[in-house]
Amino acid sequence: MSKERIKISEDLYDIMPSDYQDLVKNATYGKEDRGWKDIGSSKELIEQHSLCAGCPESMAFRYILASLPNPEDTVMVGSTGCTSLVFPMVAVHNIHSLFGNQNAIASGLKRALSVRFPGRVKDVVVLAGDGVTVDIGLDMTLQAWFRQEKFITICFDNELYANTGGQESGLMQKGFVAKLAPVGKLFDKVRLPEIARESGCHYVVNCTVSKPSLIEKVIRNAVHIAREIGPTYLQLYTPCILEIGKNSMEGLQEMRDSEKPTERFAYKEYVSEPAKQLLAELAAKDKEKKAAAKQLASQEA
Ligand SMILES: Cc1ncc(C[n+]2csc(CCOP(=O)(O)OP(=O)(O)O)c2C)c(N)n1
Ligand code: SF4
Ligand SMILES: [Mg+2]
Repeated sequence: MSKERIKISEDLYDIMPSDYQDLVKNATYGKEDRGWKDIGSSKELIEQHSLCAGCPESMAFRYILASLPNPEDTVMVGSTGCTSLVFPMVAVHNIHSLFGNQNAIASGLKRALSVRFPGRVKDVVVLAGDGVTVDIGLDMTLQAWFRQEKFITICFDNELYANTGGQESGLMQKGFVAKLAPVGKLFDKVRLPEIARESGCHYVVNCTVSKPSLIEKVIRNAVHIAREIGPTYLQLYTPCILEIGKNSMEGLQEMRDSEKPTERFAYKEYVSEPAKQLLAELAAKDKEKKAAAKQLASQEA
């Protein structure tokens, strides 16, 4: 991993936008232990966005982009919705897919990348809303899991179609009334994490994005497991503050309230047996590395 692929030719340096220069100088591409703590002290892979002020999707993007283990060799696949407003500002290769097709596009992409770059690690990350994941794209989502495609699916679950003004989604809560769903949802939230587990995902997490350290952990796990074993799925609550009538400062509290043990976003995790073994091996290697670094430091002191 390195910045080799984004470095600027000396002759062109002066005319490159300052944001790009900053990216080459101060972004954490290539840093082995990159994570959420780099936010604030390095150039982020997202600088601006056109989401509503205070939208938790923006926090989610920042934590995820700071935590991807291999951003310079990652391709993200998005689809239409509020998330798609953000992708043009993201400094990771990304593809916009036709509504609902994101997991089909990612399947072909992952396979093509393995053929085109044999021996090089290439991560594919789908990131899309609940409407596009569970309603219109459910077929493609499930078929990718059944085929054991080796990429990550992240759903930003805001429990409705936010970008088109608030229609009902399969992940909406029972009884919820939205601007363009005035009757109220008649049945319970579809249990997509359970469906993901039963459809062959090796790592499934359901949580909010209130804690950056947790998001860092689940992103790293999901990437490593998808790389080595098979599909992984993260369902992250990113409430649409606009549609639930909260102001820009209230998104974090909404997530904290919704992750209490009896609530629908209480932390839930499933890890398959092969994935558990992989995580144990990675943890052991990490421990060894830290011990070696500590020993070196004590010798130098
Ligand atoms: C084929 C197709 N059907 C419908 C739409 C209209 N459309 C655009 S965004 C959207 C809702 C997206 O909802 P969700 O996936 O939950 O994302 P959110 O906006 O909530 O983040 C819909 C239905 C479209 N762009 N293309
Ligand atoms: S409409 Fe909702 S989900 Fe979309 S940017 Fe605004 S607050 Fe976020
Ligand atoms: Mg949505």
